[in-house]
Amino acid sequence: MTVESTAARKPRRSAGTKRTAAKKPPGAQPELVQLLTPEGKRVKNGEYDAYVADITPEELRGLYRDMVLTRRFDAEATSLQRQGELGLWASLLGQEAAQIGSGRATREDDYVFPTYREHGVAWCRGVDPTNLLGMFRGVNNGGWDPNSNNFHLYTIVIGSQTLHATGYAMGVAKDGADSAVIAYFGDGASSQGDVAESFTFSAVYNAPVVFFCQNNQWAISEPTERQSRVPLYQRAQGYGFPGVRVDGNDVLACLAVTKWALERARRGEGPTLVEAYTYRMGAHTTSDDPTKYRADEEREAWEAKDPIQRLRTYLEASNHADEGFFAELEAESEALGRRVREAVRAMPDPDHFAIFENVYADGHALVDEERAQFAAYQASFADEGEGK
Ligand SMILES: Cc1ncc(C[n+]2csc(CCOP(=O)(O)OP(=O)(O)O)c2C)c(N)n1
Ligand SMILES: [Mg+2]
Repeated sequence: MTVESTAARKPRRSAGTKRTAAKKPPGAQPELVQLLTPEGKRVKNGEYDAYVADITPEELRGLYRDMVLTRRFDAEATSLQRQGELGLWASLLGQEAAQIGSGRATREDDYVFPTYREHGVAWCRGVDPTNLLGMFRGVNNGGWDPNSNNFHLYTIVIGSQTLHATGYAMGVAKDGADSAVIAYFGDGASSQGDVAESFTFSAVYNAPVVFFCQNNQWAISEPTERQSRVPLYQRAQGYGFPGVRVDGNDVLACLAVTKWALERARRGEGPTLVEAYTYRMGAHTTSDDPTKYRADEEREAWEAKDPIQRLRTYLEASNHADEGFFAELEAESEALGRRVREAVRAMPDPDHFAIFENVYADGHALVDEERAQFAAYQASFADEGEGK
């Protein structure tokens, strides 16, 4: 590709200013639940303060630690992909607060249905980060045992996990359990039929499920204004359940709002839609180049709202963390980076035929045929002299 052709495609968004303005949803800016401003100031909120009222300085440091370690892990994974150790990586950079806040709101017996980007939630659920890397390295056929941590497998088929979550939640209700289910999905996924069906089913069956939409403003190269004429959280109203927009870069607000929504589900009050308003700071995946479709200024504006920095400012200003804490965490981050790097490099390659196993409990003629085709394909590379 020539430099000219790249440049010609670059201003797609700014050139469309007029079009974007015409598509802006009507009415004033929607309300955003925020407990911690981008400047790190704690602000009161009559409705949601109660859900974090008893949070201790230690727990606040814990949230900070979770976000820092998740970001460090994510950076290591991106580097590992660049060095050819992973096939692909989907970075969560910028979305740490949305994931850690909501992930820490879940109870051990709750069940989580993630997309492919929920590394921070996986961390909160206790899934070993090397399992996530094994999946993106293509060596562990899907990842982990979902029932060990009540954390379902990563789902790439956009929006489909909301249906799985709804069905699971209906089962939870039938069992008479008081646990809840949370389904993660993106702004792009909100346009999928599966998500609409999930909203309908969960509403009419009063299923104990929280729909946690991370609106990171982009679905690969599609901006959110191409997904909806109204703010995403307002869609819930049409289905008959509440929707709330929360500052997705405010870990305290995400924790409080998700706790509230999960408690509603436990009490039998049905589904809730939480729209965590955030930003994907990196590329969609390591295969994507966002400079082709979005302006640098947009990213810079979101940098000022960084989820980690705002909690750090708050911790320092309120004397809840000292220099020793930050230094220790820095060392812990480096150790985590080293640990996952070494673990990835030590992962053995799977047997090439293992992928055909466990597709069906009793085997299948079509899988047998595919296995035979693959064997023939592999044999086609054999040296003539081999085996003599
Ligand atoms: C059913 C389906 N359609 C299309 C795709 C290709 N695809 C992968 S990610 C993606 C965009 C998803 O955007 P969003 O829901 O906003 O989540 P994000 O990646 O921003 O976290 C698309 C269209 C897919 N994986 N599955
Ligand atoms: Mg998105």
